[in-house]
Amino acid sequence: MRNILLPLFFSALSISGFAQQKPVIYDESQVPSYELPDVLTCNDGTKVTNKRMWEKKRRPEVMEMFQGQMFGRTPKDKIKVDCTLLQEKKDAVYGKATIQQIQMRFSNGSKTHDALLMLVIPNNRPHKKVPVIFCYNFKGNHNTTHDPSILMPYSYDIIPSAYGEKGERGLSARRWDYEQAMDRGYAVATMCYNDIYPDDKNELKNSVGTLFSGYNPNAELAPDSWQSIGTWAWGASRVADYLQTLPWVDKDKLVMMGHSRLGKTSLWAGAQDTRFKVVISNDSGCGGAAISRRTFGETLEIITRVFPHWFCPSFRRFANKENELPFDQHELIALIAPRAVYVASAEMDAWADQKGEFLSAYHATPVYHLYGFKGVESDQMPGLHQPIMGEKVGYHIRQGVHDVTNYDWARYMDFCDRQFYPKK
Ligand code: GTR
Repeated sequence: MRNILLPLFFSALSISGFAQQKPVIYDESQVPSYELPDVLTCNDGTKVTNKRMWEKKRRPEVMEMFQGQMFGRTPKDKIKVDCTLLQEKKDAVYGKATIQQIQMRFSNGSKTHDALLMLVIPNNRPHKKVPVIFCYNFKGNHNTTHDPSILMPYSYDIIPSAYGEKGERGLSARRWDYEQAMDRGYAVATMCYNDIYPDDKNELKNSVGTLFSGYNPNAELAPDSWQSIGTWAWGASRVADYLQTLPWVDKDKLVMMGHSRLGKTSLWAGAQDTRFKVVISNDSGCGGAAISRRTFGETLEIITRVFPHWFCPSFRRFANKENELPFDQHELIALIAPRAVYVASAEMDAWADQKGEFLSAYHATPVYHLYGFKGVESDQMPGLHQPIMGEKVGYHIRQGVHDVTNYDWARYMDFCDRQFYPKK
């Protein structure tokens, strides 16, 4: 019996592609040797020696690689956006904040798509206008705080499996240090990422992507078609559009932060939208800050198989072929230059490859040098809780697991303070 089934078992494995799965590397000595593409060498071999060459020649080349082969192209369609203030509460967060809940209605002709934005605004505003940190959440605005007045996301009924019991109000509140942000004079804007694109491979049909002219539910996606990370990044830019219309917002102090898959999103949004003056990736790992060629922890083979709807279809062809990538993740970080970028890792988050995250910040630094800014200047990782605050590139690794902690928020605001309110 066993002998009859065994060949069947193996052929099933190879049909489904399992045969190509390698054991996950968690041991530094097993990281293969690799050569990173040099961020300052153009496709024709020319070396970039100044910021003009970077901006005019190399940066567009790098941008083209990420949009054509990793995240997909962001369509240029102008989608109509109507923002309606649904509720305002002036004594939230122990009286320290005003919370506004806004419906963002995206429309194209008769088709509409709604998303729910929440703004937590400090009541005490010594500078009058305040910086805003935009950070998507995973399970609804109501999940980030115990405040009973916060509305459920519109996507709640679309993928209820993403939310679990309705009792989840406040369940991720410890990840959202609104009080610290209020005390330090930072507003926080948040929205459930599922409201833009429900995070599932079958949910393009319920995403804001359906409003775009290229949308065709029956056609196969083009190799460079955007998928969910691209769509979430587009949504972040629409939030930035809205923030810029508000009188209390300091337009030059918009920050994009994201955790994990939303840390990947944050880097891609920050690469494309220069209004984000500080871009923060918290534990973003594979497809975020981590160097793909290291294949430590999660690999391109795993991520593109388990989450086929995150990246453009053509990215999958680099599964198990990292050395054929014409780019690597340090170049995604370099696209943010000369604006500020902060990368963070957690000690127990080997899946995200902490060293790979750190090395990206290090290898992006030569682009900052073109502008005369310091970044991460040594390839030696700092110890736990010893943040590196280069002029425009920051990094820390903290104790603990894959998460967002008050420590992370504190370092992010320290870094933002250095950008926004430099000591004379
Ligand atoms: C994991 C995924 C990671 C990371 C994480 C998250 O399952 O493998 O790439 O993005 O999810 O978003 O929490």
